[in-house]
Parts: sequence; C-alpha cells; structure tokens
Amino acid sequence: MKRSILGLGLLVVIAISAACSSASGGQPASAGPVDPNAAVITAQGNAFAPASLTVKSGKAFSLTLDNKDAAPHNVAIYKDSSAAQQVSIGEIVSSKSATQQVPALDKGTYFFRCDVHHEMTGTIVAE
Ligand SMILES: [Cu+2]
Repeated sequence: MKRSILGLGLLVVIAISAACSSASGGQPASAGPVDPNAAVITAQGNAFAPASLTVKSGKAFSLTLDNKDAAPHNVAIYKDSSAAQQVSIGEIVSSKSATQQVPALDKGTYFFRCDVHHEMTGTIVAE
C-alpha cells in the first residue's frame, strides 16, 4: 500500500516537470536576461506604456522594454529632456524584448525616449 502511494507521488512529480519543460519550450525567444522583477515598459504603435514609471531611488533596477512593434525601439534614459546626459541606454530591438540594468537613481524626475523615434517619450520618477 505504502509502496503504491510512493509510486503515485513519483508519477505526479514526473508529470509536473514534463508539463513545465514543455511550457517553457513553447515560449517565444526573447533577448537579454529574463528578470521576473524587472519593471516593464511596452512599446506599441510608436508609444510607450506606461509613459510614466515610478521607481525607488538609490536602488539599481532592471527595466525590460517589450517592443510589440516591428519598428525598432529602445528605452534611452537621460537626466532631462535635453538628452545631454545619459543615464541608461537600452538596446534597440524590433518585435522582441530587451532588459537593461539601470543604475541607482537620485530622487527626481528623469526623461526617457526612443533613440530612433525622438517623439516617443516618457518619464521615470525616482522617489
Ligand atoms: Cu522607436
């Protein structure tokens, strides 16, 4: 009796791990490391969503751009809208996602844009 319960448990474990591996194998390929805690900005129809992102100041973070457009986009963060001082420049990708590591920010409001389409803009607020 005990033996068959053990056998059943083993079968369940095998079934679960098989289900997991087939699920991850079916995922579309994406660029860059996958960080489940990354903040996500979506680019679609040549616009960012959300256009304003709030983060914790003083703490580096991962930011994923999920580009749903065939057009190339990136998330380029600058100190302000003059785009004179770079903070973090993300990889330019088309129809896929890319994750960038953003250094710890002082409290304040930062500007980001797509370096390909300067009309695509947003703000990051570090508080
Ligand atoms: Cu763009």
